[in-house]
Amino acid sequence: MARRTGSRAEGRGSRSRATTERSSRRAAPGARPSAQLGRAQQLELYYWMRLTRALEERLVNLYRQTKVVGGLFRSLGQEADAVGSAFALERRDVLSPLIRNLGSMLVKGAQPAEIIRQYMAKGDSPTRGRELNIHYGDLDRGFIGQISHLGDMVPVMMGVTLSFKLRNEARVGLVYVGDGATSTGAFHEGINFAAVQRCPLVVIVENNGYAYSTPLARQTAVVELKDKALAYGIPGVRADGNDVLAVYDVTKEAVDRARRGEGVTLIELMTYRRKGHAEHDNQSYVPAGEIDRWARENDPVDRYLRVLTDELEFDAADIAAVDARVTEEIDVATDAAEASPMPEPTDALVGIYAEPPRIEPLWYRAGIRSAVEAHERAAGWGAFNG
Ligand SMILES: Cc1ncc(C[n+]2csc(CCOP(=O)(O)OP(=O)(O)O)c2C)c(N)n1
Ligand SMILES: [Mg+2]
Repeated sequence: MARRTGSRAEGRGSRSRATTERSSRRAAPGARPSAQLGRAQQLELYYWMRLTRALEERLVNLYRQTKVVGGLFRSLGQEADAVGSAFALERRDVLSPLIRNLGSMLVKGAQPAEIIRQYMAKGDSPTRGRELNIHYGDLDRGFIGQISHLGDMVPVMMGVTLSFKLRNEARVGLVYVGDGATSTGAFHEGINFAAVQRCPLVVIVENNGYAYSTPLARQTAVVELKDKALAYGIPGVRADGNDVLAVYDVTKEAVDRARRGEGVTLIELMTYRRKGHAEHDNQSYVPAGEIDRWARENDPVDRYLRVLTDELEFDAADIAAVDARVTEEIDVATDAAEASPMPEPTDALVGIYAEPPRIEPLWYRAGIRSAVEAHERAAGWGAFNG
C-alpha cells in the first residue's frame, strides 16, 4: 500500500516530471507562446495567482467567523492551473468554471467583493443570497454560471461553441472538469459530439488526484486521462498544472488550434488538491506526508516566484508591490462585502421567471425593505395586475 501510494505520489508528484517539462520549455524558449508574454503580463500571472490565494485565505477567515453561510471550496495548490489557462483566452472567449476555478473567474473579470458577498449570501451579491458560493455567471465578462452536476458543463459548452461556429464567430470556449467528472456520461457525450462537430472547444481535465475522497485509481482504469482523447479522435496532451507558464503554453496552443477551426483538444493538467473537497473535509483518507510534500516541493506560487526572480530577473520590489496591491484589494473588498445588507425575503422574487415579479399585494409588502430595490427593481415592481 505504502509502495503504491509512493509510486502514485511520485507519478503525480512531479518533481522529476515538472523538471523535465520545465527544461523542455527552456530548451526551445522562442517556440512556446509564453515566450511572447511581455514583462507586465509575466507579473500579471503572479498577481492573479496571489489574488486567488489571498481571496481564498480571507474567505477561510470569514468562514471561521461563521460569516460564510454555505460550504467553502479551496483551490489551494491549483492556482496555476486556473490562472494560466484562463490567461490564454481572449476577451471574447467564454469559459465554464468549477468550484476550484476562482482564479479563472478573477482573470475573466470577477471582482473579489462580489465573490465575498456571494459566499456571505449578501443581498447585493450576484445571486442575491440565493446561492452560497460561486455558481454564478456573467456572459458579458465571459464566464458561464457553473452547476454542480459533474461533467454536465461539457455538453453545455459543446452547445455554446457550436453556436460560435455556426455564427462564424472566431470565439473559443474552455470547459474545466475534474478527474472524477471524466467518468460521467455527460463528459463522454459532450466531448464526443463536440469532437465530431469540430467545435472550437478546449476541455481541461484538472487531475488533482481525488474526487471527494476517491483517489483516481479507484474510479477509472485509465492511467493518463489525456488518453481518453483517443476515444474521440482528438488530440490529448498532458502538462504540469503547477507550472503556470506550462499551463499557459498548452492552453494557448489548444485555443489557437480551436480558433483556426481545427476542433477540440483535451488537456490533462497534473495538479494536486491540498485541501479537502470543502473546508469541512479533514482529509483523513490522504496518505501521511502527501499534502506536505506537495506544499514543500510543488507549490505553484512558490515555483513561479522562483521563475520570476531567478529566470525573468524581477526584483524583490516588483514582487512586494504586487503583494501589497493584493492585500489592499482584499481588505477593501472585505470591508465592502461586510457592509452589504443581507437579503430581504422579497429579494427572492426578483430575477426569476417574470419581470416584473407577479406578487400579490399581501402582508409581506407592507414595510418592505429590499436590498435589491436600489439595484434592479423592475419598473413595474409591486404593480400587481393579475
Ligand atoms: C453527476 C454527479 N455525481 C456526483 C456528484 C457529487 N460530487 C460533487 S463534487 C464531487 C467530486 C468531484 O471530483 P472531481 O471531478 O475530481 O473534481 P475536484 O473536486 O477534484 O476538483 C462529487 C462526487 C455531483 N455533483 N454530480
Ligand atoms: Mg479531482
